[in-house]
Amino acid sequence: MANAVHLGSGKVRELYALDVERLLLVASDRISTFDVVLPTAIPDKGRVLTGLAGFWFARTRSICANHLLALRPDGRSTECRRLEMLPIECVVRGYLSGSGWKDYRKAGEVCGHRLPTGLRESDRLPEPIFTPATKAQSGHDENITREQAAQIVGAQRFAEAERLSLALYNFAAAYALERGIIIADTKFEFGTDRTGGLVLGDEALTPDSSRFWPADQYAPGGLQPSYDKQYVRDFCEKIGWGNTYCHHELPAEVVEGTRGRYVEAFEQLTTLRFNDYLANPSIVLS
Ligand code: PZK
Repeated sequence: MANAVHLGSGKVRELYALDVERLLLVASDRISTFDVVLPTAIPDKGRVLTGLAGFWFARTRSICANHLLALRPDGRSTECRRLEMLPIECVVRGYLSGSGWKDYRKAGEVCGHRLPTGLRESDRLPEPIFTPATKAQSGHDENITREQAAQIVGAQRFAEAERLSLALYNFAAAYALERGIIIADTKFEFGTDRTGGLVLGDEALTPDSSRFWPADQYAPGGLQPSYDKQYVRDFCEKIGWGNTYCHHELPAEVVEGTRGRYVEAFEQLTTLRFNDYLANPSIVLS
């Protein structure tokens, strides 16, 4: 990457400029729980996420244009179109969890969506809802109402982002459920290209940008196990860190178990062998 200029770091990813029109998104093997990056990497995690995102980009083209140009042979780097990113997070929730559950308990609504009374934590919603959030520079994103989001990006843009987000979620959630994975909620980031069209960017429909739950263990009425991070959470809980800052090396069996879950998610959703992806990442695109 001799010619790439580093633009920024996320918790587990790096962003580079290749030229004026193209960026390189590189997914590391770092893992975070409860917003803290752990000191131990999960081998191939960045490749699983990159491959899955590429898979979804290829399969959602007819719903929405996206920024993907190519996957690099390393399997963890995505060449993408440089966009003007919208300053809101486009979240869709099909189930009541996380900040959605919190807001519902406090006010009976989420981002201005009035919901039926009597819902339990992790319940499936009558229909998926669009719950935009601000992009906090540091710390936590904050849920905003649809009206606030429309003020930030404009009514027209807002309506388009909402429609596309719901269509993408509906497609992916139905597809994943057939393969044993509940996508409880997900976050999309859109940008605009030079022609002004909305384009899906970032990394979409991965376990890092969504809540994945194993469908065979779904039991509303409380927290659901995480498809990918449950071994890590159980370990942090066991050593007394609960659900806060856990800066402890992960034991080999937790690392291996977690890697297995990521690979399993990849193989279930793509119906490809992960080893075949490693040999030729572009197989997820056809
Ligand atoms: C863009 N981020 C998030 C920050 C990361 C990722 N196609 C695009 N065009 C312009 N900007 C972005 C994208 C994308 N995707 C994404 N910030 C800007 C981010 C830090 C590290 F890996």
